Order: sequence, then structure tokens, then C-alpha cells
Amino acid sequence: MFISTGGIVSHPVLIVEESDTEHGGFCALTEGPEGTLRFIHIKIRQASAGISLTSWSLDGSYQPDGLILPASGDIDGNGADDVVFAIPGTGICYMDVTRGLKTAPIDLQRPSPPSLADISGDGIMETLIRDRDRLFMLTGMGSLVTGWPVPLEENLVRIEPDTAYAQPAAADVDQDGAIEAVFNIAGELRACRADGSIVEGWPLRGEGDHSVTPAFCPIPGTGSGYGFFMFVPGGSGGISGTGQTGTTFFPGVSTVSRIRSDIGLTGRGTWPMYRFDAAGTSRQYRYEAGQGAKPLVDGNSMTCYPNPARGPSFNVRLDLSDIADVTVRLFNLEGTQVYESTSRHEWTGDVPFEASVPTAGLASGVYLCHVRVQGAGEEWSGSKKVAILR
Ligand SMILES: [Ca+2]
Ligand SMILES: [Ca+2]
Ligand SMILES: [Ca+2]
Repeated sequence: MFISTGGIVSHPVLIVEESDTEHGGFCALTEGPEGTLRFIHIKIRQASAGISLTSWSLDGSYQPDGLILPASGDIDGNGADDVVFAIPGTGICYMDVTRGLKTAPIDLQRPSPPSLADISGDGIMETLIRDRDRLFMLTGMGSLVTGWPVPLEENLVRIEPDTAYAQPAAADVDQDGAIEAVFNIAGELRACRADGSIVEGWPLRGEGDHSVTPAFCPIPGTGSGYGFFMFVPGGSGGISGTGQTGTTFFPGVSTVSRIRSDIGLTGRGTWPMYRFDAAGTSRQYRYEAGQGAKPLVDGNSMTCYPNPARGPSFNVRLDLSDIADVTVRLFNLEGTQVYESTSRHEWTGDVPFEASVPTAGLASGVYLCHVRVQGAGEEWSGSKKVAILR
């Protein structure tokens, strides 16, 4: 079906117009021959065949290195959903198909997809968005909320790979009845209130993947609104460019973690975290025999605990199936190695490798614990972020 010229450069987004019950509609962005942008609105008749298409030219252009992901919701309460998206160099665009375009001229460096949620509790949805080193909350059609933008720590953002940022999420993470904005920054989940302040007990250490939005859902049977699971995909990865060139962290094996807010919420970093993956392995459920040769290393099993580490040391643990030499190294986020130790794992079978890493004398901050395993003709390396608190 021919509906428009120009490549589509966004995901489609559904919009609802209360005054138009005959049509269903969606919107998308397309790119013209000279790199110009068009916003298209397609209505599909419900009862009989036929579509209609309306389009608008947008200021600015976009060099797509990935699809734009718009959000939609009726921000101004006029009965028609508004579509929100960010164009680098132009700003945050608010498109109401009955009123036209309004742009908040904020220069964003590699903006995340926006999210819409009423964080301030006044019935008007806020726009949540981040760029490389700032978190934004805007209310209405692009008015910056007092206390925002929130600057991000350079030592965190510089370890993020140069790829798209996660769309922010919204959830009542501390169960006080007010919704918070949740951002994934270098694998850390940060919950911010409407005034930009950070909720006590957060950030939570994620598992290293900055590009994925956590999903929140209520826990069945706990009553309305109480408790949630948080699914945080992540993985053990590696580090490169250590020393003078700085540190780059890259995720390797993916896992999905599930965090329950209603148990163990007794203090910073004490949330139980469960890990599951396609092979059915986790900290609780180990590899089952009979699924072929067991690999030397169960990469998903690497964990550092306690995390954050407050005492004189923390432990690193990893499931190995055979004898191996294991080198544990600790780096600060500037890439300086602050600890190294090699030991021999003398066991075959189900005894996990475990080592204690001393932290006395190390300043508070985030560190990368890197593990290299060599044995049985195999080599594996992975790393985890560890927070040290004094
Ligand atoms: Ca509207
Ligand atoms: Ca609001
Ligand atoms: Ca809350």
C-alpha cells in the first residue's frame, strides 16, 4: 500500500481522539529526500475500508542512527492525544494533530525516547527524557520543571557505550503514593521525585546494561498498588582501554533480574535480586545435568556481594565446572587498577569459585570488578560494577 514518500524514521505511535470514534489512528515520522522531516497522521476507518493521511513538515532534520521512538498521551486534556519526540538540534516536539506543533527548544545530545507520566500529581503529564549527561522533566507542552535538569556524574556516563539511552520509566518505587521518574544511567537505576531529588536507597545497582528500560508490574496478591517486580536486563561483560585511555564497559551475557520491593526493603542495596536466563540458571537454580557438556564458566552466575560493600572486603563468586586459574582485578572508573590477585580453582563439579577482595583504603565510589578465567582449554572474562561505601 502506498501511503507516503520518504523512509520512515520512527516507530509508529497510536493516538486516540475522543471526538473521532469512527477512526483509529497512528502517527509516525518520515524523512524526505533532502533529509527534511515530515510528521504523518494516518486515520483508519473502523467500519468500512479506507484510510486518510495528513502530514506536516517539521523544522530541522535528523540523521537517523536508529529509529525515533515517540510517546503519546493527552497532555493538555483536549481529548486528542499529543505525540512527543525529540529531534537533536531542534528540541522536544509536541504534536497535537488538532492544534499543530509546539517545540521546546532544548538542545539535547543523543536524547533518549521520552516518557509521559504525571509525576507531580496535578493531573498534567510530565515528559521524562535524558540526554548524555542530563535528566529532564518538563510539564505540559515543554515547560521545564523547577529543580530540573538534573546533571549526571561524568564518571558514570563516560562508561556507557555510545548507543541509545533507555527510555525513562515511572513507578512509585518507595510506595508513598507518589510516582517517581526512573532513569537507567550506566546500569544504575535512579528514582527522582518531581522536585529532582533522589529517593533514599536509590540508585540501585543494575547489572551493567544502560540501554534497557526497567519494567515495573504489581505483585499479585499484595493489594492495590503495593509492591512491584522490577525486571532489569543486564549482563556480565568486559572492560577495555584500561590505564591512561580510560575505561569502557561493554555488556556480554544478558540476564534478567527480578527485584521485589515488598521484601527486604530495609536499607540501601539490600534488595533481593533473582536472576534467570534461557538456560535456566541463576543464583538459586544451577545448571541441570544432561544438557550436553557443561561450559567451564557459567557467565550469568558472576556476582559480587555485598554490593554496595561497606566492610573491609567484598566477595566475588562465579560458577566454574573445572579446574581453572582465576584473576580478579578491581578498577576505579578512571580505569586505574587498584587490586589484582590470581588464584587457582582446584575443584571440578559444582563448587563455585569464591574470592574475597579487600577494599580497605579505597574511596567511596563505583568500581569495576573484572574476572578472567583460564582453564580446560577455555578462556572467559566478565565484570560487574561494585559500589564501595564508607
Ligand atoms: Ca491533546
Ligand atoms: Ca504533573
Ligand atoms: Ca513514591
